[in-house]
Amino acid sequence: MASIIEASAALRKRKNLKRGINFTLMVVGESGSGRSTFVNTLCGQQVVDVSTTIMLPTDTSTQIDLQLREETVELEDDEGVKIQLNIIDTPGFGDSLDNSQNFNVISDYIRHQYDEILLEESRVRRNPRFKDGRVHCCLYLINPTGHGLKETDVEFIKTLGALVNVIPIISKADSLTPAELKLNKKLIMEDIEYYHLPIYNFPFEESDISDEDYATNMRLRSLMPFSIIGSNEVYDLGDGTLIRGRQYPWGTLDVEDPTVSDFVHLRNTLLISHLHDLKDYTHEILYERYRTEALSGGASNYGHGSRSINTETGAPSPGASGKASLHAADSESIDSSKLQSGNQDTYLAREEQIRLEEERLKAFEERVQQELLMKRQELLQREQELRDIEERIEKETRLKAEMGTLE
Ligand SMILES: Nc1nc2c(ncn2[C@@H]2O[C@H](COP(=O)(O)OP(=O)(O)OP(=O)(O)O)[C@@H](O)[C@H]2O)c(=O)[nH]1
Ligand SMILES: [Mg+2]
Repeated sequence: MASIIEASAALRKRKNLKRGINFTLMVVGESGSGRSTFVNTLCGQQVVDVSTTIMLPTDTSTQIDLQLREETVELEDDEGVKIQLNIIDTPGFGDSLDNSQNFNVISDYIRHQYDEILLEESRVRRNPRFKDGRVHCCLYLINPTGHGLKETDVEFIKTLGALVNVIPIISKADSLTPAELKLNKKLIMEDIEYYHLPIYNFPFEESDISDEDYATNMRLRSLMPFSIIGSNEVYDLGDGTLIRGRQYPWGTLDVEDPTVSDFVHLRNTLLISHLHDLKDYTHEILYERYRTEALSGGASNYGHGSRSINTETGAPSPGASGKASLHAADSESIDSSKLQSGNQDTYLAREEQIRLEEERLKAFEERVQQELLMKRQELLQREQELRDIEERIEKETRLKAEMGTLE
C-alpha cells in the first residue's frame, strides 16, 4: 500500500516538475523606482526593457495613466523544479495627481481574477485549460526617501492589502547609508503599525510550524521592509567571476551581497521558501474571504473606491446585507417575514453585485481595448522602423554596386 502512495507521490512530483509551478508576481512602484531593473535582477536575465517608452494614444481623451504589462519567464532551480513566473509590471503608476484611479485599476484586475475562479468553480463542466491568473504577491516599491511612508503609500497598502499579499520594499537601497536605511526601515514599520496596514507578515499557525520554519519567519519579519539593489549589468571581477552589480567610482557592488541589501532574502522568499505559502495564503485566506463576501452579498461594498476596509484587521467590512443573510442562517427559529425580507435584501444585494461586476468588466474591457490600440501603434511604429532600415540597406547596397561598376 505504502509503495503505491510513494509511487503516486513521485508521479505527482514528476508531473509538477514537468508542468512547472505557476506563480504570479505584481510589481508596483512609481515611475523610475526601479521595477524593471528589479525584475531583471530577480530573473537573472533581461526580461523587461529598462528604457520602456510608453506609447500613449494621440487622442488625449483616451489617455490612461497606468498600464498592466504581463511577462512570463520560466525559471528552473538547482533541483530542476520549473517555475512559470508571471510578472505584472505597472508602468505609469503614481504619475497622476489622483492615484485612486490607479488603485482601482489594480484592485479591479485582482478581483477580476478572483471572479474568474468563482465562475470556474460554479461551472458544471470545468474547463481543463483554465488558467489561474490570481496574483500571489504584490511587491510595493517605496522610494528611498528616508522619511517613512507617504500618504499615497499608506492608501495603497490599505486598499490592496486585504485583497493580495503586499510586501513593502525599499528600492535603490544603495542611495541610503546603512544608518539611514536602518532608520527608514524603522519609520516604515512604525507607520505600518500605526495605520494597521495589512501587509504580508509571514503568518503561521503556532501549532503547525517547525522550529526551523518559525526561526525563518521571525528572521524575515525582522528584515521588513526588505531593501533591494538592482542592476541590469553583469561584470567580470577580473578572475572570471561574473557578478550582477553596480559600478561606482570607488568600486563595484554585488547586488547579491547580503550585507548591503535584502535582495537575496527576498529572492529566496519569493521563489523558494515562501512560494507555496504565498499561494496558499492567497487561496485559503484572501480568495476565501472574497468568495464568502461575494456569495453572501457583501460584495456590494466592492464599488469603485467606495469599499470600506477594517483597518484593525485589514479585513473588508461585511456589508449590511451580508450580515442579514448570515444572521438568518444562524438563527434557530426563523421568523418567515424576517426571512422574506432577508431574502429580499440578499436578492437586491446580489442584483447590485451583478451590476457592479458588469460595470467592472466593462471598464476592464475598455482598458484592454486601449492597451490593444497602443500595442498596435507600437507594432506599426516598429514596422515603419524596419521598413526604414531595409530601405537604407537597399540604398547602401545600390550605391556600393554603382561605385563598383564605376571603378
Ligand atoms: N542607484 C540605483 N539605481 C537603480 C537601482 N535600480 C534601478 N536603478 C536605476 O533607476 C533608473 C530607473 O530604473 P527602471 O528599472 O527603469 O525603473 P522603472 O520603475 O521600471 O521605471 P519606468 O518603467 O520608467 O516607470 C535606471 O537608471 C536604473 O538604472 C538601484 O537599485 N540603485
Ligand atoms: Mg520599467
